[in-house]
Amino acid sequence: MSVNPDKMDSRAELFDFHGVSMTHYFTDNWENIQNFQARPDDILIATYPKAGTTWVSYILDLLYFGQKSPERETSIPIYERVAFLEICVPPLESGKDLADKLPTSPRLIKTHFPVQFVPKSFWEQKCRMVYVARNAKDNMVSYFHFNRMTMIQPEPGDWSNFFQKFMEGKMVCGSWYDHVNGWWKKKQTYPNLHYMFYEDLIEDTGREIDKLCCFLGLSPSTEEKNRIACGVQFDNMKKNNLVNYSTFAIMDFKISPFMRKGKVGDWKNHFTVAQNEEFDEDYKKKMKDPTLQFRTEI
Ligand code: PPS
Repeated sequence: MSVNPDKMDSRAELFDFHGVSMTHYFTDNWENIQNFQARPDDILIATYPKAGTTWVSYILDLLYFGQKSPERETSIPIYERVAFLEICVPPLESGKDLADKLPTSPRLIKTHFPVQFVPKSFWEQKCRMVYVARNAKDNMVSYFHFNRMTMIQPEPGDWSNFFQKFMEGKMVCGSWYDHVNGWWKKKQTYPNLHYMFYEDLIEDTGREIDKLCCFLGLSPSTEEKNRIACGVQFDNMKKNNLVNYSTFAIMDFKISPFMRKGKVGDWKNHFTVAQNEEFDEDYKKKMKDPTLQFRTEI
């Protein structure tokens, strides 16, 4: 079922939800989500919004089903292959219902929840999880353009307003700083979590696919891996209507495309010198763990 973006009422307001900024589209189904029954082979793809979710979702989809079910490639959009657990935008099917109905094994499920919101059955079933993190500056820029073009997201305001709000954690899914740190900490006690970085994927997609395969216990042929690494390059995904969200009704591509730039360092086109200094100062105070390092250029 589709939704006409002009008819959506309905940019949402942020509110505090268990200590995290959220909008109702991602909390309305909270009870059902918390009671979600994960299966041991489910794979959870977790990210702060705009960190590379779609990219890694597509890589996993191709690794598992690219050869087994090639018809997926030409018929099912990525947002129906990979269920977005917490989304609830009637009349669209909720992410939880879609996840319940996914016919695949494994089921690929994505979430933008901070680690403490993940339904307990994922931990009980010891599901494998792939977390993707992206440096805060590019993540912020990508989020700004996304909120401009996505009709259910809060109004981003102008860039300087958005810049302040990002540093305050007043974003859907809360603070970037808490999110990346929370998941990083979890990795120390939960071995089935693979933590990866957007910048590493940009630098060497093949190497990162190898690491993913190692984590998932997959051994595709070299030919297949090369095919996947090529299919998931930015320009190919941007052209591919089943992964570029061009068929997703709540986005307005006249404002900005979903596959926008796909670069490390685009923040330099947005941050003023003064903003950069302010950001770096604040960053030092919030990011105290020396083991978690991001690259803002490569
Ligand atoms: S969402 O809405 O949270 O699921 O968005 P998400 O997929 O996490 O992030 C979207 C950004 O990822 C970029 N992207 C890619 N970059 C490089 N290569 C590939 N293949 C790729 N696929 C997606 C996408 O362009 C968004 O980043 P920006 O900086 O806005 O271009």
